[in-house]
Amino acid sequence: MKTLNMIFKSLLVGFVLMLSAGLYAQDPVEVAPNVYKKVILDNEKVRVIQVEFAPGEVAPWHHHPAHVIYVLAGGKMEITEKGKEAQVMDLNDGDAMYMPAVSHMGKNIGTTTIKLIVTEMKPIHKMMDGKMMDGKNMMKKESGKM
Ligand SMILES: [Cu+2]
Repeated sequence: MKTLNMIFKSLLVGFVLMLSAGLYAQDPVEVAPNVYKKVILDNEKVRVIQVEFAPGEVAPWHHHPAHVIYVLAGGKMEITEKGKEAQVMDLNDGDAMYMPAVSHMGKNIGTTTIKLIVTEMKPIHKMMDGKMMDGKNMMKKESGKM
């Protein structure tokens, strides 16, 4: 009975660890520092990240809010979104792309180093008087004060 109890306890601990890894380890800067090299700017509106994929480099599963990608140096990427098939993208120098919030993983399948600037937009929802309000309602409320 004691052994069973111990097995159950260690299983439970393992499960909780797995859950928290899934919930908290999705920030690209934390799960893929090999690729998400440097946070250039971080404030309440945006986070700007310098990204570099050497040939063959992989960014494991991570999550972004809505973001804009600017391609400094292009190449061939394989992107896999959660629940979808892998997609090959040809990135050209100077390209800019808007991407809605997404969970994905990526791999540089080309022969060149891909360099990107990723600008993540923070959600505009804010707590006000204990209520969740969107940007529109906040504007109304703020302009009403003036
Ligand atoms: Cu990403």
